[in-house]
Amino acid sequence: MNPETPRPSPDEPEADGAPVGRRLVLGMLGLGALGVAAAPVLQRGLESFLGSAADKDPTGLTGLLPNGGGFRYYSVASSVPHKDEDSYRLTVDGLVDRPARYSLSELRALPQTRMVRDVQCVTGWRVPDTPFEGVRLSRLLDAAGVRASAGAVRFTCFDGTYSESLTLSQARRADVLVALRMQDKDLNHAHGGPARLYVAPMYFYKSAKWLSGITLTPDVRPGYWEERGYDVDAWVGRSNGRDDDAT
Ligand SMILES: Nc1nc2c(c(=O)[nH]1)N[C@H]1C(S)=C(S)[C@@H](COP(=O)(O)O)O[C@H]1N2
Ligand SMILES: [Mo]
Repeated sequence: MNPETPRPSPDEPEADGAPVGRRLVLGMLGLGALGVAAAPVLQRGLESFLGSAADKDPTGLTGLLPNGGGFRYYSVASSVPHKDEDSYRLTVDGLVDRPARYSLSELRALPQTRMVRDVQCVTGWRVPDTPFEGVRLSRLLDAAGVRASAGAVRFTCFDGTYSESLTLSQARRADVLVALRMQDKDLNHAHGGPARLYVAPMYFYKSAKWLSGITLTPDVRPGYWEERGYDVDAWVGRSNGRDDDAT
């Protein structure tokens, strides 16, 4: 699948394995340049285009186009709804005493934690010194009252497809956030706004974008890419057969 590694790529899914032709890649480059020129107007259409193009792009080239600073755009869903102040909700449920449902303003009203760490994708790209800011996941877990029978957390997303998981002790770490801001700006849609998970010490696939559900479960239920071969315990430099420096 990914010519660079023998492992299945988590980031360049190819449903049918069809190669992307040079003509398609060049066409996408052209559209990328247009998108940069007319960014405010085309932003939304461009994002959904990239969502579908990224599915068919084994080179990762499309993902590089609109987002500066070394980030690539990833989505396993071809289109993702936009959620805002009115429509966004984050639920906390499963093995808890007090299930909860947070609006964005409720999340913003909680104490915010800011962390500056490197971002490391398991395919190799790294973005140094990236500020993330949001609510510690541990705070939401404490508020919900995690039952003794819970051993893990499952995360679901309003793209309708992606999922992630952490053990309960990983989820309680101080460097795991429900992030509302990245690079000192509100998280935009492409980066998983209005809220994404941010798991600082792990490969970036753990940081589920468009986060909508936090469910306490008895055991770890492997997430989207983990069902497709990636490590559940995704410590940077100590998993997935890689030796990157820790973030
Ligand atoms: N919902 C959702 N979250 C996701 C993904 C995805 O496809 N869907 N991709 C993951 C992977 S593999 C990476 S590297 C990062 C990419 O985040 P970015 O698009 O903000 O660069 O998001 C992670 N979270
Ligand atoms: Mo990734």
